[in-house]
Amino acid sequence: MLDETIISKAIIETYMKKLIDVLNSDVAIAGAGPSGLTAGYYLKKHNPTLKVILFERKLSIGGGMWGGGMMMNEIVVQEEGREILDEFDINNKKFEDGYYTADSIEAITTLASQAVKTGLRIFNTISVEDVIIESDRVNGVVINWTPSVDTGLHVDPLAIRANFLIDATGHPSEIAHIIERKGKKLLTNTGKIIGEGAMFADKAESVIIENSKEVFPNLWVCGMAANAVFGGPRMGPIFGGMLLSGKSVAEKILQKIG
Ligand code: 48H
Repeated sequence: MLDETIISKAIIETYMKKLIDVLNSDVAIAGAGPSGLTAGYYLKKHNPTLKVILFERKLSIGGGMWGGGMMMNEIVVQEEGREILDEFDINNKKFEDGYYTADSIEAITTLASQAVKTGLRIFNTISVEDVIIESDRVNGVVINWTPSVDTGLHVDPLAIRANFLIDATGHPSEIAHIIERKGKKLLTNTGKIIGEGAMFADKAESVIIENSKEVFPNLWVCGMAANAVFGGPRMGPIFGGMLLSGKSVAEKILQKIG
C-alpha cells in the first residue's frame, strides 16, 4: 500500500539535500536556454569536479530554442555549429553548403539530457533576482521562487555563493542589468549596457564569440545576452552562435580557474 506521506517526504528531503549541496558552488548560470545549457555542459565535461548550478525561471528549460523560427520547430546552424550538434549526437541535415537544420525539440532535449548527465544541477522555477557583491565582485546569486516574483509577493529570497556567475538570460540580459541598476561600471566601452543591434546574422554569429566574456568582475555573459550587452546584432533563428558562445564562455572560465 503506497503511503502518500512517504512520497512527500521523499521529495522534500531529496530536494532540500540537492539545494543545500549547492549553497557554495563554483559556477552559477542564470538561464537554461541553448547557451546556458551548453556552457554548463562544457564546464562539467572538462572539469567534472566543479560544482555547476543553473537556475531557470520557467517550468521548462530550453528558452527560445523550442520555437525554432516563428514557431516552426526547426533550427539552422552553420558549419561550426554543426560540429557541436555532432558532439551531442543531435541529428542534422545539410540544407545547402554551410547551412544545416535540426529538429529543435531533439536539439533541446538532447542538449539538456547530456548536460544533466555530466552532473550539471538544474533548478527550474527559480529566478535569479539579484546578486551578492562583495569588494566590487560578484560572489553569488540571490534567488526566489518564480511564482513569488511574478505575483509580487513580499517574500525575502535566499542566497547561493558562486565564484563565477554566467548571465545566459537571453535578450533581456537580466543580470547585467541588475548590476547596471546598482550604478556599477560594466566592462564595456561605455561602462554601460550597449544594447543589441538590428538583425545581421553573419556579423552577429561572429562577434558573439568575442562578446562571450566577463562583463563585471566574476560576471560573464553568453548567448544573446552577450550581444545585447556588448552591442552585437541579433541573428534570428540561427543557433550555432548560441552553442558556440556557451562553449566559449565555459572554456574562458575553465582557463581562468586553471
Ligand atoms: C533565471 C532566467 C532569468 C532569471 C531569464 O532566451 P534564451 O533562449 O537565451 P540564449 O541566449 O541561450 O538563446 C537565445 C535564443 O533563444 C534567441 O533568442 C535568439 C537566437 N534570438 C535571435 C533573435 O534575433 O531574436 O534563454 C534564456 C533563458 C530563458 O529560459 C529564461 O526563462 C531564462 O533564461 N531567464 N532564468 N533567472 N532572472 N531571466
